[in-house]
Amino acid sequence: KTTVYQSDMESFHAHLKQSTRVLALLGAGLSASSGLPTFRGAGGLWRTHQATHLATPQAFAANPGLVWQFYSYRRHMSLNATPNAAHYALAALAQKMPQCQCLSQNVDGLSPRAHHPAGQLQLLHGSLFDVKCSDQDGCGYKEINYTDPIVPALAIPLSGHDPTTDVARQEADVSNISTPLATLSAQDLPACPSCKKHILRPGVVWFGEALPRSVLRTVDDYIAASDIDLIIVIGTSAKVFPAAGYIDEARDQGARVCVVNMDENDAPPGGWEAGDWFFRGDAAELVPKLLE
Ligand code: BJW
Ligand code: ZN
Repeated sequence: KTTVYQSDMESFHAHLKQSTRVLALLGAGLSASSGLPTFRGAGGLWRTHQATHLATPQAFAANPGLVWQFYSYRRHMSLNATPNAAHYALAALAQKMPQCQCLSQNVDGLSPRAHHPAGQLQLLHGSLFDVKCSDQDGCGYKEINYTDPIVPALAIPLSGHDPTTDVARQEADVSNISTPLATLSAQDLPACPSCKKHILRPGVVWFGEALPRSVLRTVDDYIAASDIDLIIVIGTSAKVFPAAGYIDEARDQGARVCVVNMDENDAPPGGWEAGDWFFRGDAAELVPKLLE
């Protein structure tokens, strides 16, 4: 099979230098070297559960306690992680390039914590730290919440160890599937302070749910506005829509495509095209070199 993409940094640097309208599409691989698990492949298991099965309205309706324990774990891991060099390099690119937009599928809060300019960061799938009423018919309550655990029942199991003095043991217990999960009922879970009828849920976008309307409008307007020079696709399997579809939408506006991924098989949904770049490896190592 012939490879159509190129992998030399010189030609990429030359193109970036001439570029003014640049998109970046970000996925879980960006945060992998910060120690956060990905969704698909080896990283996609939480205890015995497939992460992509828990990220659904159906799973939450059937077992809100289980789904909240998964998100409580993710909140805990994210708060204890730090942004890596790639998060900082993308924030710096946005700062020096006013027409750069980063479309992040990540909900971990690491790009905001790397001081990425807020107007140049679109959180396609929401945030672990937005929490909202689970009422379908629009109670509408929303808050920003960094409390870990959000309620006492969602504390990570500690086996009697003090989390402030025994962090290593705590982290070991988190991933130890032999530590049984508590069965939680609605009164153990965070309650909506507004309607006082429903429980709260993580403010993330689950399968079958619409992406935030203002985010969709911002992205659509950006793509429609004028030619795009480049889209940089970092650490995503590019399997989830509409996010993955932005690669071809950018191509249609003239963009060249640059993919940074550990896995060559995670090609853009439409396949490779002549003129694409592919850089294989850890985003935290490659992205700062590509953007320097
Ligand atoms: C590294 C690395 C290192 C590892 N360095 N790289 C069109 C066609 C087919 C289906 C659809 C379609 N349009 C819509 C759909 C349905 C569905 C969908 O896309 N299904 C497909 C799976 C088939 N989409 C939706 O349902 C979306 N909603 C929607 O379309 O609504 C329409 C609507 C309109 C009006 C009313 C109602 C509805 C919503 C999608 C929401 C996705 N949500 C999740 C969970 C978020 C919350 C949470 O975090 O728990 O988002 S699923 C999960 O996947 C999460 C991620 O953001 C997303 C993408 O995953 P990502 O980031 O790519 O991670 P991985 O693990 O897949 O890949 C990691 C990559 O990194 C790999 O490539 C590694 O190799 C690499 N890597 N280490 C560099 N160090
Ligand atoms: Zn409510």
